[in-house]
Amino acid sequence: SYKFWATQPVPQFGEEKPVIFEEGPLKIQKVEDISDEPIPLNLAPFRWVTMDLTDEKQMQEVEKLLYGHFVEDDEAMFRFKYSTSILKWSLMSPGWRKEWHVGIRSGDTLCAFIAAVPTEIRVRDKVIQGSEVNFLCIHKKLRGKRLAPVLIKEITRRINREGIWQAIYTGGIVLPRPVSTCRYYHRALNWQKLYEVGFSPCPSNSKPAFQVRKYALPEQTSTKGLRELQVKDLDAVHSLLERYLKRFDLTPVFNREETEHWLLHKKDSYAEQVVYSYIVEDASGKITDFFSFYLLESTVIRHPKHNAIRAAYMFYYATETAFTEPVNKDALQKRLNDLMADALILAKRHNFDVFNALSLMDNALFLEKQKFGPGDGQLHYYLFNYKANPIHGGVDKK
Ligand code: YNC
Ligand code: MG
Repeated sequence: SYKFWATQPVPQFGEEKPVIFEEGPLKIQKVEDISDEPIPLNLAPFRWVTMDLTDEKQMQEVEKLLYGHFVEDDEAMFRFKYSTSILKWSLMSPGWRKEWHVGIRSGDTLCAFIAAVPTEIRVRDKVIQGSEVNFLCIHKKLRGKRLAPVLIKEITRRINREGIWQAIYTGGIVLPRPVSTCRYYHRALNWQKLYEVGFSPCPSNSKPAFQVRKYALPEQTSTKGLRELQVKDLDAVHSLLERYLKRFDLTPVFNREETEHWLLHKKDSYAEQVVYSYIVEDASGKITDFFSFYLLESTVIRHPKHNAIRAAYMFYYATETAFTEPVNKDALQKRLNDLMADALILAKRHNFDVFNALSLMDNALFLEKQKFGPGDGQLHYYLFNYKANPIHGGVDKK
């Protein structure tokens, strides 16, 4: 009953086979066979536009559309609030193309959007020149009109015109067919506020004062040699991250420039700090660990006291402890817990209300101990035009 997705080069439900199959593209095409005309928009008064996000006014139009109409939770209590800073960070990463920031206007009003950036994706041993698609958004008054398939087909066309045939994307809804599924975990930093906005319930056997104490954190971090990431650390961090990501089956492949873009905060480029990265430098000056998180607010819909929740999302991290021979899982678990305890303290210091993480990478080794609790939300990972065996999140393949 997926009328649109049944026509697309994605694995369909019911095709599961218990055997392990050869992984690769589902459909092979040539650039010259891809139309250079936009997908027809047979719905007056709509027209295609390419958004120029270097133009502050157009960037603000995208921000405004998402502010009112992007992803909400099931009970419509919270909605993602992407600032222009986080949009710039997400959509103007190395290799970005203006043509992949696609809008639909009705008259002068931006009423739908979809975007992509290029990225190398590694699936097990194969590296794909791909794209990452996000920010699919249609104005609430235009829902249910089959505009989403048109937006998806148009961005596919624009990506294909560049000789790129694969994409990765995520979503809270089930579509044909997830390659992996993760659960969201949440760790309260400001429990009282999360309680007031209805995010954190008070367990029936507890009291608010007890919950506040349960989530209290020390003022000071404890890892020796921990400090903010600086430009001079980037080669070391790039190498450490590259080696660490090899432990997992589905990851991006970052070059040095991308590592810099995704991890290093640049004061002069962003109105507001988006990414927070910290490294550990040992006595000999060697960088042994790093972790990072980014800021994404959520609007609290219709609340008398609070407008927004400041959420920290766990981003990339790595530690040399993973590479000791012989492999010592207890040491890895201990080190990750020490690092993440400090990440919580730093996020609290920067006035975050909650720390979110997914059940992926090595997160299973610290989530419970650091008092993260499972949320209602799932995040499904999808690959477009690529057949891959299921990938189990949170499993260290070694
Ligand atoms: C979704 N999230 O199933 P079927 S995540 C993909 N991703 O098709 P209509 C989706 N498809 O079932 P509406 C989808 N949500 O008939 C719905 N669909 O096959 C499918 N929400 O279209 C749906 N943003 O226009 C159905 O639906 C068809 O008016 C129905 O619009 C949907 O960004 C939407 O959650 C989501 O703004 C735009 O509800 C709207 O309801 C909305 O009648 C709030 O559409 C915001 C929201 C989604 C966030 C995200 C990732 C997007 C990935 C898109 C797929 C990319 C594929 C790769 C392309 C590049 C390929 C290369 C190379
Ligand atoms: Mg629609």
